Amino acid sequence: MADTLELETVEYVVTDAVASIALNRPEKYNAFNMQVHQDLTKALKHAERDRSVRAVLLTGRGRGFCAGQDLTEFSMSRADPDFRVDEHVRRTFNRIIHTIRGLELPVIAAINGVAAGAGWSLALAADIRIASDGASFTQAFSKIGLIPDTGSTWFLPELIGTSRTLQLMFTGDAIDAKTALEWGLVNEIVAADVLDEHAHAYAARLAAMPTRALGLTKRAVYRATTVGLDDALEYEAQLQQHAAATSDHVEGVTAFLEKRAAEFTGR
Ligand code: LHQ
Repeated sequence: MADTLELETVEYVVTDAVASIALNRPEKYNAFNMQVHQDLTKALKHAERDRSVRAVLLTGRGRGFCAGQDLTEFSMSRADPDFRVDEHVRRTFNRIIHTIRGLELPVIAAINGVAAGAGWSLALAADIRIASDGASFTQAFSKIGLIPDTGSTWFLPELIGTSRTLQLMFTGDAIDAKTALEWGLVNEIVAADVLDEHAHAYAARLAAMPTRALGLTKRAVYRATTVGLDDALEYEAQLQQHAAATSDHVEGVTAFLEKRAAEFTGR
């Protein structure tokens, strides 16, 4: 499959088994217009189908990570009497969130700048978040009379509890990268000038690991947040059956017993 894709608003390139997907509408802080929705969906689906891709890195070009819905385009869409917000959300934002969470690959967000509204939700859908020291985060929705969507009402309480979630959602106040780290909203902070390199190296490290086992781990962990212990235990047993059937598992055990570094292939 192609290692690059020609898309209008999203860069897509595969190196070291990492699909790097960068939102590229810097003049609008990478806000989601319909073109971004289409391009990001295409990029994610391409990564999902490409068996050589073993991790996904999501970032933004310019000063913003993503400013959420493009409000200029949204205002124009509202002029159409047949336009329905719920259908728009289902067809665009929700589809992207489902795709990211359904990807049985580690997804790392490198948050290079402001993440606002659905742009923050997008970062929250990733499995690992690495922020630049200049990143900031705002729920933004209340400031335009909307409720948080694109998964924020589910992601945020999960990570920081209901009280801080509602604080952020009611006020729309921005928090900086340091606060995000203290609250557990990002995994680490790095200097802005090394973010790309650091996040890519992190993604490449995960891409060299037993891909199937990591994918099944992701599935089990997210599912466990919605079920009881008995159910989680049973599901782990079922998925372990699949993980144990991979050649990466055989290689991992063999390498351990032979006291050498394992060479995983993702199979
Ligand atoms: C933008 C945007 C933007 C267009 C910056 N649109 N141009 C779901 C379903 C249905 C409906 C609606 O939405 C949703 C989900 C959502 O995401 S709702 C939330 C939508 N997002 C926002 O409300 C955030 C709006 N933006 C901001 O609050 C600020 O721009 C942030 C905090 C992101 C950045 O602030 P500053 O650093 O002060 O930058 P700026 O405001 O000067 O923005 C830079 C440029 O980007 C500027 O363009 P210009 O041509 O004047 O230089 C902005 O107009 C443009 N921009 N966000 N969402």
